[in-house]
Amino acid sequence: MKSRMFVRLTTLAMAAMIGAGAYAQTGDKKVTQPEANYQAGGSPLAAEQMYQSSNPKAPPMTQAEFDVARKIYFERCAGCHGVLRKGATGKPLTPDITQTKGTDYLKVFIAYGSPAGMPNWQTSGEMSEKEVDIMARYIQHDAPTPPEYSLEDMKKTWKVIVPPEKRPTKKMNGYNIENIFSTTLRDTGEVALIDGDTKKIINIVKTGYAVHISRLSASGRYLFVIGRDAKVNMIDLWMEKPDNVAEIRVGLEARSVDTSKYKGFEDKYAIAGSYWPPQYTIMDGDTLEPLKIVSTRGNTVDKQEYHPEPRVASIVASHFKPEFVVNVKETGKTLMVDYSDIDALKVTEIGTARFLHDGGWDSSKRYFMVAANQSNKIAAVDAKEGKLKALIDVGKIPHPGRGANFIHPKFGPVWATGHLGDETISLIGTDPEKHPQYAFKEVAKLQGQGGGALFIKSHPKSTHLYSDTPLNPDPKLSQSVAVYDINNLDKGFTVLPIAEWAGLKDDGAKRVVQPEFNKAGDEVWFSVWSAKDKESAVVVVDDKTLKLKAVIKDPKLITPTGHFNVYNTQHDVY
Ligand code: DHE
Repeated sequence: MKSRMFVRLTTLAMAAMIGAGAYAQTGDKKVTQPEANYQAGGSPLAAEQMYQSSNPKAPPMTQAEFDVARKIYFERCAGCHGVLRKGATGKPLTPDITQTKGTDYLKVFIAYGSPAGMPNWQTSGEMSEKEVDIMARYIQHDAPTPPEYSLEDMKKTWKVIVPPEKRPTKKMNGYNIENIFSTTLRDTGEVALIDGDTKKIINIVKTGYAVHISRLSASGRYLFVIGRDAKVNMIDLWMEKPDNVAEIRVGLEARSVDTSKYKGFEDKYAIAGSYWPPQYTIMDGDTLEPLKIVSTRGNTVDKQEYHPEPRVASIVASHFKPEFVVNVKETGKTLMVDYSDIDALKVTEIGTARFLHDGGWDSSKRYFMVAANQSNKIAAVDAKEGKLKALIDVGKIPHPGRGANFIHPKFGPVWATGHLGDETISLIGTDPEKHPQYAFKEVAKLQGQGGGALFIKSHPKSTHLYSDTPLNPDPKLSQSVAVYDINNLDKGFTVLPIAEWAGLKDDGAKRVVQPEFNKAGDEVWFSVWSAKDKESAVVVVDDKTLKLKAVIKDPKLITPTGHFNVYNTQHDVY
């Protein structure tokens, strides 16, 4: 009893001490378990060979212990602390810092966590006492460095499955291509192409692991997806049965892909951003041949310190210029990459705010609204002028996906984001011409169901706004969505019990993820995401009546997460 007391007090004292400086970059913040789990998503780097030097001042470890620790680190810790442990959304864990703390101190911290956001790995049962001891010693050694990834490395993985000259010259199927949905089957490394009209699966296409997003070429013919393992797949929707025509790996870990959309450059280039190595790659839009790799290593926007690992977060193609908008997380910079001459690449570097993540266009498609999530800000980037328009303070850890645009009865056109860290939805005015007094200000906060929100959606033809909360610890909230009547926002929200409507046979997690409209804007689709060995589904709601319209179930629909309607994704309708 006595010794338990001692440990507990020591833990709290330590947590307070470390907590104070722990998230120096992010300020004094409390992080809920879902947020921590979300950031700490597994990295595919765990399986990679790495360069390793031994540090004589660090406590000894056997090779077997080191291998265990490295695996745990990349599965649980790298998302927050960074591959090189130089600090990302979590604090730096380099040997100069960790060795001064010592093994005992670090063990307690890892076991019990901190109010600043470090999960309690041992007391939550996720790590054993032995694993905690191994981790405490591991982080006092130099961080293993994964290899770089060159043009030659990429070319070794590059496959043109159907060369352009052998592809159809016209659409060879009877599908209404614009209403196809590409649904990520996260844990099987596939996407399901679903016919939005008949709700039938057209094809299950092999991709990289845990596809993060789907994006369309300007013409709408090609669908591009990127896996967490940085594998890009290019799917031709004109084929009799749409399938892969090319693939490549652009690195070891990645999240974003897009294609050139500016007039005269339609379908010409694709671009993918990687987490590791920190770089972006411009590829041929017909074959995925890698053409140009650009590193994002550099100095942070605020303290102007060098950062060795600035990950590429969201990428989007500008409609105003032949430019890609590339958002770099750790340095807090938005790069306007002019692709009109990729041999003389011109990049306009716009300082925004640190920890850029996801975002989308306002309804005019001139302003890119990107969440600097751990800074609790939205940066509005003017794609016409190539300038930062505004940095807007919002709630805790904004997470818009691509956000939602609608006309507010009072404030005019607004763009909305939900938050991971609180229950609010922020509305930001986006019309500097007719509503200048509201433009690029947070004009209202709606009360949502709770924190743990990931995606929000509306449609020009709808009068509803949908917000999910899949990461809320309360299953009632994670398994339902909130819907607002845009013309009566003061009325609050209606709850739709999406997971219950799915009628799944297993008692799975049934997290309801990502509202997505069909092309006509009269249906909203949701994934009901359970574990790999449990039944999942896609639920379709009638947007006018808010009643259940269809449930799509199939043994092949395993772990559905994000889904993307072809027309809406191609034209940035959200
Ligand atoms: Fe995502 C978008 C990164 C966890 C599903 N996610 C994005 C984008 C980034 C990103 C940078 C923007 C891409 C773009 O627009 O070009 N996501 C990350 C992470 O780093 C994080 C926090 C942890 C991780 O290890 O990956 C993470 N994301 C998740 C999930 O846990 C989700 C729910 C399921 C999964 O795939 O693992 C998830 N993220 C999504 C989806 C989008 C997305 C569906 C696209 C939203 C859209 O509407 O465009």
